[in-house]
Amino acid sequence: MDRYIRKLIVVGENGNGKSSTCNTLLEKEIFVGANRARTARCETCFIHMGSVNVWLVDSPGMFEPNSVLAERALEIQNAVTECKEPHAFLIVFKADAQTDERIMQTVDMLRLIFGQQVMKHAIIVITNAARFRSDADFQKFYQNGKLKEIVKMCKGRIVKLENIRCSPERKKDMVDDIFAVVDKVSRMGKHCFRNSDLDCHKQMLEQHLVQVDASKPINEQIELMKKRLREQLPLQQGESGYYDVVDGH
Ligand SMILES: Nc1nc2c(ncn2[C@@H]2O[C@H](COP(=O)(O)OP(=O)(O)O)[C@@H](O)[C@H]2O)c(=O)[nH]1
Ligand SMILES: [Mg+2]
Repeated sequence: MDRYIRKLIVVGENGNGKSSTCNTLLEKEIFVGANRARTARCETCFIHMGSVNVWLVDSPGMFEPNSVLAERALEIQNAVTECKEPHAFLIVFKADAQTDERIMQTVDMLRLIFGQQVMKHAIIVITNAARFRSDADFQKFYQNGKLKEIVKMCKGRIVKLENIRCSPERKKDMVDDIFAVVDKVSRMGKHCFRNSDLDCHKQMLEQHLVQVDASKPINEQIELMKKRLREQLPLQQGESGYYDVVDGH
């Protein structure tokens, strides 16, 4: 029988713990940490873990200061070229460090980069989980504000992870929880992300890159990209799919 593969793409803002999360999931220090040179490219790793293979892409931070959003967005989109038809997108947020505005910007950017289908495969990962005293404490944390809305969009797929301050046993439990959610969303590897309009998203980002000034505020850049995407997506998608989801929050 073929080995079962889990294909994962890790996304989020710089400093939220993306690379640490990748290392924790793979049980190896493979991805570069914050205190070493940070690459602005996707980094891919494929490893055998017991009876499963894991294919993981660590993507660059989404909001690089003083740059046009589309620059990083195009690089992040490469994740699905490096790892085609992934099973899940792990959206990494850091406990206590996230504003409602940044949470929405992150989700908006993901939909602009990959299309609304991304949310069907999204799992929210909250790092720095040592600050939660109990599961109830964690639940209280995400039943608030925009995070609550995003969790609803992800059909309740939210997990916590402590990459540093916890015992190996506790860490393993959290990793098992994450993989269980991955297997559920992928229906044991049978259901993966696809978007036949990805080229349209890419074209929109390329146009944005050459036409928009980096000094434009993030929210304005996002609104411009949404508008352009609506105009460019095939009629059906532009009118119903993307339009509804983006404006519906
Ligand atoms: N205490 C704690 N620190 C973390 C955790 N995850 C990451 N960090 C630290 O946060 C910083 C940024 O992490 P990194 O994985 O490089 O973030 P990235 O920029 O999203 O890839 C590093 O100093 C990590 O050691 C966590 O779960 N708990
Ligand atoms: Mg990193």
